[in-house]
Amino acid sequence: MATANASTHSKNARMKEVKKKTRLGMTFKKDASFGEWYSEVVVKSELIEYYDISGCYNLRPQTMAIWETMWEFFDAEIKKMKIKNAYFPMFITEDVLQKEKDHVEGFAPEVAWVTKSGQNDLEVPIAIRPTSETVMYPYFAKWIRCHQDLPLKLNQWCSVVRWEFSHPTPFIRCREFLWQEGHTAFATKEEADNEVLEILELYRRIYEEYLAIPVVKGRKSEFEKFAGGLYTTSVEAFIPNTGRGIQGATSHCLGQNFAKMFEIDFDDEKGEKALVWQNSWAYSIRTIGVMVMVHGDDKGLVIPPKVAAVQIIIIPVPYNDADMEAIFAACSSAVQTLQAAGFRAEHDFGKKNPGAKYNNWEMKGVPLRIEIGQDEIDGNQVRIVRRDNGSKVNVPTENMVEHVRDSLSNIHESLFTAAKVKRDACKKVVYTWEEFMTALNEKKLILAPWCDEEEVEKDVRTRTKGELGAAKTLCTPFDQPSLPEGTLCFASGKPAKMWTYWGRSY
Ligand code: 87F
Repeated sequence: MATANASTHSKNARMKEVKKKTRLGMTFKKDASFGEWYSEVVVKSELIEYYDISGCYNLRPQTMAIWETMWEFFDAEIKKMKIKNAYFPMFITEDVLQKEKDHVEGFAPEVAWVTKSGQNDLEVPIAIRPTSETVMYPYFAKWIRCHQDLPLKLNQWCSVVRWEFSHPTPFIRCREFLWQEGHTAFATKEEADNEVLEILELYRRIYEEYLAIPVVKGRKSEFEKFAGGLYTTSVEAFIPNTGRGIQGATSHCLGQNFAKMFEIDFDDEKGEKALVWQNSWAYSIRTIGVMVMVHGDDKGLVIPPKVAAVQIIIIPVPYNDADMEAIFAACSSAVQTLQAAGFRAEHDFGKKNPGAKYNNWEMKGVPLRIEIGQDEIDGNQVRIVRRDNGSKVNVPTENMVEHVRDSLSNIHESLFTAAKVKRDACKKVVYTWEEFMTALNEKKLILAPWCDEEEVEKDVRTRTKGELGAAKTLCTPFDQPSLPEGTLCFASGKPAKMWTYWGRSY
């Protein structure tokens, strides 16, 4: 009892502390204490609120607006590819979940189970989907009979539950997270191969064109691929502050493994039975965590313009003798003009002083701020301030829309370039084990010639195990530098087959 009281007490104290803190600006510095900075920025920018179950977070409107923008883009693109949305139940019976043993085995500890309704034990426990292969594929088997039923291309937007035990991090490692999962079946491997890359390109575009984050497209090693599939491709991002790679999204060719297991076959054009070729692919809310980590700064969040819920915040600047009515009217009119031009603009007529408002909107990451005071009214102009670099310019009101358009696209480019420059500064090409270890200790994104042997990868893991976690392969980039004859594997000394990215990862 005493313990319970003590823990309730300390929890209340902590909540109070959190409340007190959230009223103020950022207290942690990104470069000095990255982990604390991240935890602070996601809360203070109103992306999330911590929930009382570890690893679960309330996603606030700021988050959902970003998610919805990516959703709209991706959903429209897959519809062009004739992929249709469907929705399957979140509950799975044990025997269905066990059907594809190989694929579930390693993941089993993460599966969450429902065992009761009210006070009564369920007759059989029911799993909550960690992913939906086993939910969907029995119906693929039912719906696919002959070649006319192919391709079958479905996607679902949902959340999945994986009861992780390693340290939870908002967006990056959550016990319940939002994602889309695509599941498709084809008559031929060639069609499946093509789709894998088409989807991967959409993932690249989400990162680069929406989130302004450079990614590397490539193939996962045999050890890192989805065990249930034939091969896995991914887009990989990098977080310079922690020196860790992070898998941004994956697109798998499943081959015919699941087709065999679930008996997904069809009569081909010659009337012979054939197994389908399948793919699956997903990106999740993790995208937003990568965005926070890559672009955020000591003032808070920096949201790339394309995904920002509010792209321009307009703030009245009152002072003695100012014609406040005219200032408010000019702010409202600017909002209207910008909205009419297709921008997401809002004004802040709240009671705080302008300085406090500036800090608050900077913390929330809004790309542009427009200030309107007496000087602006008198000069028929507005003052435009960029979130990413703090630059300020006065612009004639009649040029506002054009300037805003240019600035927003410029901010996107600057964010992308800055992120790329930072990432590239962390890249290190190595040829030997010594160079590799030095680069790893310097938290580099390592590109090394490799023999592509699973045993060697496992050996690298063992040899690099430590507090910060072992080095892993991130991907083998599709874009391969030339590999001169006779180049040796950095780890085994055998002939190298390719260049592969290595590093610690999330
Ligand atoms: C956790 C518990 C049970 C990952 C799991 O990547 C099963 C799994 O199969 C599991 N964690 N995975 C791999 C998911 C593979 C695949 N699923 C469809 C994707 C894309 C979307």
